[in-house]
Amino acid sequence: MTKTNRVVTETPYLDQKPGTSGLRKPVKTVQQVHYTEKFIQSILETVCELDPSNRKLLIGGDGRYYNNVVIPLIVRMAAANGFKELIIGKKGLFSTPACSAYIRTHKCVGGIILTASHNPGGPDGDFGIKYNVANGGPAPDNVTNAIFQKTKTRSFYNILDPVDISISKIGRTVLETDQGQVVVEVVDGVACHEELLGTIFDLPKIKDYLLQNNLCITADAMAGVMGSTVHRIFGDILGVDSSHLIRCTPLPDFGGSHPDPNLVYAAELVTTMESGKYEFGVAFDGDGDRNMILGKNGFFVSPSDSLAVITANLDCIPYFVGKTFAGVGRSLPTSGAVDQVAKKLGFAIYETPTGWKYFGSLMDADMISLCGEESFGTGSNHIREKDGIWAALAWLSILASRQCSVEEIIRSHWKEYGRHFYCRHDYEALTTEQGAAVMAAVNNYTAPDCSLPAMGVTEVISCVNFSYTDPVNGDRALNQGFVFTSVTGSRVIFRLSGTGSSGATIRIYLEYYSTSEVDGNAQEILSPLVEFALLVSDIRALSGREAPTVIT
Ligand code: G16
Repeated sequence: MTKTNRVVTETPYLDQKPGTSGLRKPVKTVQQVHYTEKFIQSILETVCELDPSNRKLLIGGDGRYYNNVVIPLIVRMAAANGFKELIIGKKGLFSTPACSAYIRTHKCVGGIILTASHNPGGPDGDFGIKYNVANGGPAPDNVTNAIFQKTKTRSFYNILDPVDISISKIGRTVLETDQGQVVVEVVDGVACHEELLGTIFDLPKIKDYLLQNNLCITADAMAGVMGSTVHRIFGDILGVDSSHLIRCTPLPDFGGSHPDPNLVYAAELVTTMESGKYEFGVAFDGDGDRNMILGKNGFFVSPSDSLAVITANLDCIPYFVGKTFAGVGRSLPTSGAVDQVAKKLGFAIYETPTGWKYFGSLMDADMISLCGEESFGTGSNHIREKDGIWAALAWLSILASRQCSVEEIIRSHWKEYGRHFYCRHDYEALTTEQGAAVMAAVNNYTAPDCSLPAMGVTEVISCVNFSYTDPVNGDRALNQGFVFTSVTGSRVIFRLSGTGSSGATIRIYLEYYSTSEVDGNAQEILSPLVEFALLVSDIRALSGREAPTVIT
């Protein structure tokens, strides 16, 4: 019989406030004495308070460095805190969308997911711990706030004596503990998600389309957890030869890469696509919820356009056919491309703060069926997380139904709905003080008597600090970014990233809408907006940076 211990550690850590999606810290921070244990105890206590009746918990992760230490720790702590059933992915691997699917299908109380998403891994990289609630989505603000409150006074944690459990094989172990029996079940981390996707898409149709047209497609999992799913769906089901599946073996340090699927960090895929060999390419991030879609010759699909195109082509995806389509959600900085589609097709549209958690309550209330974010996230109400492979299959379904290229689909979309020229400039790894100074400079323009400079030749009509009231539960989210809007609807938005592990990252989002010059050069068209952003933020002087670190 294994015994429970109460470890008393009086001094709390005061820096355990979850960000946009969980707690993200450098590995070295979470390796501090009792650091991880204290955060986990705060999660477990909160979960027990929220739903004392359900003791089934999923433990997932993207396989990054230190997962192998924290997974057994969570098993011992969850058992010591009265959890009765613990579900773990084989080898600890469970992508974020697969966790969401499993939690929902198997009625778990929630899940602890060990991921820092697109942040680099390895001993010098980042670690992350996030909690997803029973609907399968990231914990909403009231839950993360409750967890944070507990961390501030945390003086003990409960843990079982070490137990001998192997997570490298699928199977069930029953632990005899002084809390009673605890079942630990190691499952295939892909199966449930794969099965669900099979009910959403017509996979044989996609396979036929590729075969009949002799088309080659490729995927880059950036050595993240989605690699296993890619092998199963692209490889086994769609028949894509494994030589076309890049970096599809999950590695604890992502092979030294920054597993963020954008034009900068997924440059290898961009180069591969530029060769013209492939009709379609997709990259995923470390935990498999983000996606970047590229067409032949490296034609880039901006995530905002991706959401709009999927919304305009619902009839190509069997899941949506014959169902009432509730509406669509997008985060504040995501371009208004989808708004044009919603307007034309008569769908409701919701603008939320950045963070998938804000879509959860809208989906639960059947107010939206589809949603997306500029940060390479797209998904539907099949789960409560964004889903990288879902987005890839949605695009392949559209290609298979419309029998034309990615570029043709995007260009015809722009012709029909107009084009939202869009770009994001990131100033990464600033100090906290530099980040605050830039935001304070921008904040000055929210004063009611402030005169606003023009965006090029266009008058700017407002600068607003965005706040949100959830239409379902009335929850408020304040200070979600500064939005400058011009008289023609162009927008320049400033936000502090909520996913960094230290310091500050400023994101500047630039958007210009046109129905007449849709084939124009984005860089040229957006340059007056860039000048405007530099002027109002004074970011060069305040950050000491001449240029952004990443432009996507
Ligand atoms: C997380 C959230 C996303 C959000 C993104 C924003 O993504 O899940 O909903 O859009 O953060 O990141 P930032 O605050 O840095 O702009 P992920 O993929 O990191 O979990």
